[in-house]
Amino acid sequence: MNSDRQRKQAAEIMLRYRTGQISRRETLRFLAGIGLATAGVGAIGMGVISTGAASITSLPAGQGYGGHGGLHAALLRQDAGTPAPAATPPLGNQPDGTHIWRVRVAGMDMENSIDLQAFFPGEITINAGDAIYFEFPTPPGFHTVTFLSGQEVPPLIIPDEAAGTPPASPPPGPPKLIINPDAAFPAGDTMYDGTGYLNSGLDVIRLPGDAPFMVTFTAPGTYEYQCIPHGVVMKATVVVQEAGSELPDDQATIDTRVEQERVALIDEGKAEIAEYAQATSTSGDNGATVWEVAAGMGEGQARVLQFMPNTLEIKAGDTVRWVNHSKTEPHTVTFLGAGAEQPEDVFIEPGPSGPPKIVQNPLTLFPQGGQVYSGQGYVNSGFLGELNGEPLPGGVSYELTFDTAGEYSYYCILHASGPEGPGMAGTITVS
Ligand SMILES: [Cu+2]
Repeated sequence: MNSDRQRKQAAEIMLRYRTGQISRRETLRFLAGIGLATAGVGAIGMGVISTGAASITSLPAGQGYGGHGGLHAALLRQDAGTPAPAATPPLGNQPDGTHIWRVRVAGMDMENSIDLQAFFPGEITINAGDAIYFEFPTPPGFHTVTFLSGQEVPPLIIPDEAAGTPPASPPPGPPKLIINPDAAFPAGDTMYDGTGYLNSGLDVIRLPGDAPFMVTFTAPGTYEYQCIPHGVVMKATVVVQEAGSELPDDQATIDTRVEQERVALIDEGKAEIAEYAQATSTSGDNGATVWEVAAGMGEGQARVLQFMPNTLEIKAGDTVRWVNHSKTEPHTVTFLGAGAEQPEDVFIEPGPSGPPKIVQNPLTLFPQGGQVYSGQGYVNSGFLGELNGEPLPGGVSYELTFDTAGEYSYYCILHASGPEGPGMAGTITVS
């Protein structure tokens, strides 16, 4: 199909979706009709529904991005609808004597906004010839099931080579960044013998009607696997015995253990919430106060996606410092003041051939706005956190001074629908 025509059609469909003329379901069907279903469900599921290219703007000096990967762009978009869960394959004994097992991929404790970044169970023992059904969460997160077989983890965000070198002057912009298709889309054979690159692709771009993601293990061995966006903590093991060996656990025993593992992680998250429930404060210049608020908590597999505390009353002239206490899980602190529009974090750009591009918006990745907030304009910390021990574009903490009385809502672009939530949002009241 002519790609220009395809792009125009996609833009038209998305416009009709955004203006409420067609439903999400119809949108998916129309997009599927022009070969863009995968982009469509990602776009809708993640709350990003543009088919336009990212606008590249000039950024403060020293905020360059090296292009190494691992950035996470998860969005919780509870109001965007929930895809129908995929049918569960028949678990347990199969007629041919093999087994189908279930491993659960991550999951959210909605009550406390604790993201459980683990595979459940963390280790499973099966026999050669058996298959594992990897059950993704509903609604989807931003996870993959990836067997690297000793290869390097592919970077999650990469420069778009097709975009060419940005013009050197004036002004120099960052390279156009995209979600690496090697990470985003399925790759490899689902018969796994311990070699090669096998990737489920991101759960958020799976279609509601997609077949369940299953891997059949053909050779005995001990195999590590991981989630690409959350690989610092989200790793697990499959032990494959010779065919016909005695199995240590059945699925029911495993499910009981899984429940214990989940409860333990939720308790870990609750302890983090209790620890950071109160803002701390120190004296700043001229009698002003510097307040400290947690922007995410939990360095292990329990990641609290909240600002703590999420409401704070301060005086004009005070400064708030947000610190990411869950450094390998990026967050933003973002104010949409008067005149600001809510930015999309990523854009879907249909490609001339092959899968569409998922383009990272530099306005969300990099800091924007000044150090003082008066209720005006777009003010963004950029991604706060660390990657491979190096700070993300926003650093690990972010400070903003408030000079004007008012009530200001803010949010994390990656984990909330907007400043009023739902998701990771907060309010600063200045008197
Ligand atoms: Cu966040």
